[in-house]
Amino acid sequence: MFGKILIANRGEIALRIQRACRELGIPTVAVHSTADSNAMHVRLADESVCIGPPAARDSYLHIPAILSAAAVTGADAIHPGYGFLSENAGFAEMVEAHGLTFIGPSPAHMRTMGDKIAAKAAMASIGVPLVAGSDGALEDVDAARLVADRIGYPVLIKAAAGGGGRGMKVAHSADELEEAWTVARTEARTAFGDDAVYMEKYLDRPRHIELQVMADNYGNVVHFGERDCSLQRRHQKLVEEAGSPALDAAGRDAIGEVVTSGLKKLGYRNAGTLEFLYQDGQFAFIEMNTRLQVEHPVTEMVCNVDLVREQIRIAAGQPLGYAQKDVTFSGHAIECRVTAEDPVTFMPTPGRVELYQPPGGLGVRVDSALYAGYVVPPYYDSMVAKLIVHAPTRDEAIARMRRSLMEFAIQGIKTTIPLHRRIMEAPDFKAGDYTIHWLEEFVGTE
Ligand code: MV4
Repeated sequence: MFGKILIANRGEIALRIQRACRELGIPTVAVHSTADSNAMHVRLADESVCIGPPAARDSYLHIPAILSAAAVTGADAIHPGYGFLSENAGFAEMVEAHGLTFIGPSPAHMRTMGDKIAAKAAMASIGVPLVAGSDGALEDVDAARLVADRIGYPVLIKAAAGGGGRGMKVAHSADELEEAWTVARTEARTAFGDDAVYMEKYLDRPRHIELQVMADNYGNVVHFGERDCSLQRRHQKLVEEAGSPALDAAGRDAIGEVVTSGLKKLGYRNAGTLEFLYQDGQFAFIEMNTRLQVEHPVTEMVCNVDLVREQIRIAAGQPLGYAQKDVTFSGHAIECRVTAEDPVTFMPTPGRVELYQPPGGLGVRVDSALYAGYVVPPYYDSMVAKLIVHAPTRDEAIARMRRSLMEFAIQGIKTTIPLHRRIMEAPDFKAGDYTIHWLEEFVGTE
């Protein structure tokens, strides 16, 4: 097992990783910018190193500073968390070149999945269902027209280097194709420095359902079921649940079997998430994330597993602690992402937290790095707390989330807690009747 782990992140996820390390008896090193000297992840770490000024590119994204911090503290492994360097294959390679262990997948798998065209080809090769579309990158607009005529309009042109919603253009009919082509290419080139694009049939009312997987270095692959992440606004998720209201155990087992047997063939290791669009009872793979995700706690609650602990054990060369038959699903979990934003306009609201009173009781978990007196800095992601509840049924989980949101008091800064209270009261949400478009209509701020 590792002697010391450096956590290359901040906020609640840095704390989450520290907690797993501490339970495994592994000392931790926190890194932080000058804006985070008083942050909870620094206070609770065994050691900390200041790695630069507030701007992320000069601190949490500054690879030489992070590698130096690992060297001077004698850390032998790095956990990247989510965001920042977590999906940077070059960083993972440099970590290994310095004789350290990157707690995550191999750099080669990270690189493949970072290229959406290569990721789809890999999934096609193992029988994972895809959205109908082009076979790889499109050469020119004539090639695009041929594919669109074959699969039928509306179509979506997507950047190979894209993801998270950037570099996508819809063409509803043949006369919109050339314009969509040109705009998508230009956006792809300016945003990612890579103008490779591909085409998919545009699905108009899908759910976003993702599957959590974990693999060790010995060919053992398991899945921990699905999360429904359809409740999003401008590609920012607000609420996630496990399982999906749209899926039953048979549906979960079926997609899980295809994915786990396929990833075994690909030699994938550590944590991963396959993102699907789900419409009319059909799964269609769109992207794979090669990191621990923000919403991993809902999976942990229904499977009674510590995913970060498993990531660390696997990276240290230990075998998976679970065969698929040991993975059980119990009850229902919901997560609300609380951000330091105005609940109506979504303008960021950094500032001093005057009062912090998190909820508690049976089946309630709060992953947060907030404390009374903390000043939320303006430089980073606005998420300040994840409120996760677990209960025997979905209805009971909603009731538990409602009462937890009533108890949750944060004063001094505005947060999205009032919006979450409204969502939990919405009849469509209670019925589980929503797609990726529902929340944007509900908040009416498109
Ligand atoms: C799509 C789609 C409809 N049809 N692909 C957006 C982000 C990126 N991960 C993929 N995205 C989409 N791809 C096809 N063929 C609709 C979206 C999409 C979306 C997907 C998941 C969650 C939220 C979304 C919001 C808008 C559009």
